[in-house]
Amino acid sequence: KTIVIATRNPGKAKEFKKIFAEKGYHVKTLLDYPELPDVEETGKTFEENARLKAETIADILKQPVLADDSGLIVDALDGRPGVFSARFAGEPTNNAANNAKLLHELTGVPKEKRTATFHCTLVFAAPDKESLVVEGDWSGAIGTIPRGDHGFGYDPLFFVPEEQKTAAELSDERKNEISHRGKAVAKLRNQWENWLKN
Ligand code: ITT
Ligand code: NA
Repeated sequence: KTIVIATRNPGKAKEFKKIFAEKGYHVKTLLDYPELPDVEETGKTFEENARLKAETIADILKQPVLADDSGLIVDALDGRPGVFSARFAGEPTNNAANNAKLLHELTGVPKEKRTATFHCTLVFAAPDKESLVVEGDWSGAIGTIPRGDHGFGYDPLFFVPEEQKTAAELSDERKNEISHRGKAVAKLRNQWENWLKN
């Protein structure tokens, strides 16, 4: 059993590999298909961008494809960087520069106003089918110094109150249990066997 995920983000690829390996699936990503195009994310919403990625690659490969569009919604920044999370500090994605920009924009913002949400929309597309869409959210707060070296992206700055740790201080297993992506995948699994049959 193989599942193709339309991502070139190595952090996402690692998380999906672990999540689906536990269910007996082998994951392939666009890192395994260097010849496939980068899909331009022209959408205004997570769902539009996830659809663009999943449906474009499903059309090319003629098989079911999953895509993830995700990002960090910071309340004190009116929801930015949101769908622009990967390219907050410019393109190509530079995680260190993104984190530095986030800290800079939150300079002087007190702890209680640093609340933020990680969002993940997953779209599962297959040729000649209506796509399946699920979402997950994870609430936390933006710290003032990066902590931890697990995970990827904004994880070292994303403080999870229930754990009293940043996302980058959680084990990979724990992050997958409680993250925006983990929650979205749990919803997907409830629906996709049925969806694949219809
Ligand atoms: P693909 O489109 O190839 O999947 P991408 O990195 O461009 O890769 P997105 O457009 O969905 O993906 O951008 C998501 C960004 O949001 C990602 O680059 C991170 O900066 C951030 N992000 C999403 N999920 C995250 C997580 O679990 N931990 C930390 N940062 C995350
Ligand atoms: Na992207």
